[in-house]
Amino acid sequence: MDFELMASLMCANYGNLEKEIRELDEGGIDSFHIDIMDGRFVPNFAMSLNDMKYIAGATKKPLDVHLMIEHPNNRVEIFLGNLRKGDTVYIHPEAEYHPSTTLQKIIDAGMIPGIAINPGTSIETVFEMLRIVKKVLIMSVNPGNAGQMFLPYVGKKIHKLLVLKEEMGFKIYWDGACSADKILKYAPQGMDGFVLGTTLLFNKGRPYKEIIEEIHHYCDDSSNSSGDA
Ligand code: S6P
Ligand code: MG
Repeated sequence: MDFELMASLMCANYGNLEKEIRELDEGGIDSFHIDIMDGRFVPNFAMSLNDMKYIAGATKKPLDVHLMIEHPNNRVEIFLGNLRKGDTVYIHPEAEYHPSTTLQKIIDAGMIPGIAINPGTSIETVFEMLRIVKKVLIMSVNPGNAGQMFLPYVGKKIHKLLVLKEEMGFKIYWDGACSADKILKYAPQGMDGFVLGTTLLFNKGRPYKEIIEEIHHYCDDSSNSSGDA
């Protein structure tokens, strides 16, 4: 089964970030998810520009930058100037007066444009932006912290987005409280990737490679057995 796995680096051990990145890289992670916060749009400060710059120099794999900041249009160039073409930048439409202007800056810089949709934001309010973006990050927890509970009402929105994805051609990614059962359920339905944090990847006392391979085997086995049935 084809899907991407991203490591949420705000959950990593900052006592040895170089080793964390190397082990994730060698362990088969597809990209590195970077949660940038401003303490205003979300009630937390997690990662910031210097973390992102360091990570961009420590891996050749793509970066997946999730901007949880107010009015990203005022600041987005600072981030774009330190990324590589083909990296992804997500903004929150709720945080911007004119989100399509900000998305255009991301496109013009050669990055992949995305929007992140909060649990309480309906698809209808971001519908026009679905024509512009290449990726949609579905928040299944309120943004700001790792280690939260999945909000079950987000499930209905995912089904609507999976239908729109076919018509409009964007990709869909899951962010928040991602567990193996969520991957097993949503990857076969067309979810393109999953951000892994404390729920499934970090602080488990097991090598990242083992966990990442296990997720893929688990999904492949289940798709083979459902194919036989
Ligand atoms: C939340 C952030 C996420 C978290 C991720 C952590 O504001 O956007 O990317 O880092 O959800 O995963 P978990 O499994 O601890 O919820
Ligand atoms: Mg995130």
